[in-house]
Amino acid sequence: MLDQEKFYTALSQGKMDEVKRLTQEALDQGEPVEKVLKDGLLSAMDRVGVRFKNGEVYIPEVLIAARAMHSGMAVLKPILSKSSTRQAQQVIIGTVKGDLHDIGKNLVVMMLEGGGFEIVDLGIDVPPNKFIEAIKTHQPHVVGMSALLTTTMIEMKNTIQAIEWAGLRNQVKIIVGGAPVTSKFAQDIGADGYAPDAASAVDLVRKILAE
Ligand code: B12
Repeated sequence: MLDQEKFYTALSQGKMDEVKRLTQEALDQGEPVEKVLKDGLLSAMDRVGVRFKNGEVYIPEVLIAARAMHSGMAVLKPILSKSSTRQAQQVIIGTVKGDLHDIGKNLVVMMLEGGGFEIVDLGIDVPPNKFIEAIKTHQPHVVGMSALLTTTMIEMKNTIQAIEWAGLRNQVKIIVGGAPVTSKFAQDIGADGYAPDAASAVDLVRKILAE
């Protein structure tokens, strides 16, 4: 039997070896890989995400939990990539042109990975044409943009426009975030969604993909 509490305790305390061991143990006991992922790792990470959203834990705790989750994912990855049942939905994300801040974006990446999405991280200082190339190459369901400077927020608008001009706007949902970004700004520039933090970003992606 997969013990969800044990997964949560180990993951929330950032115990990488313990998470790895629990993951391997569950597989050895014959639990299906999807179940170990969903009920073991992802549900534990979800709980950490909820506590973060409620202000009960802070960024460092989320980062160590995410790192522990990665160590469990590493055990599952070779098996998952062989299994045809799981078609992860893909998200491309980057910090916009001129902006070098990536702590928040990286947190969003980790939480989305924890939420079961496949992420292509384009990094920082990403110009519109790089987003466009990545959309063509990876055919993602969602494109996320991060900006931390009031002076680079405008690049989100420019990127959306460039995606439109490239004829790709209908293929992707676009979400935006970062400290100076608001829901109103997101609406004004024609984005499909905005989230104020990494845990809400996971809810947002799930919501817009279900629409
Ligand atoms: C760390 C930091 C830096 C680091 C960045 C290191 C790194 N690898 O990221 C360094 C030192 C490089 C830096 C540089 C600069 N910085 Co700076 N920096 C910060 C600081 C202190 C923290 C930002 C941070 O990481 N926050 C923590 C993360 C977790 O929060 P977050 O980014 O908001 O992300 C969360 C949400 O916004 C959301 N989110 C984020 N992205 C996305 C994306 C999507 C799609 C979604 C849905 C959600 C989402 O989820 C995240 C997690 O919950 C802030 C001040 C502050 N307290 O915010 C200033 C701050 C952002 N910086 C500022 C400035 C001015 C600069 C510089 C211009 C300074 C200078 N004169 O050189 C340069 C600019 C460099 C550049 N071109 O980008 C100003 C911006 C002012 C403004 N209004 O524009 C701030 C606000 C400081 C200030 N009060 O003046 N900075």
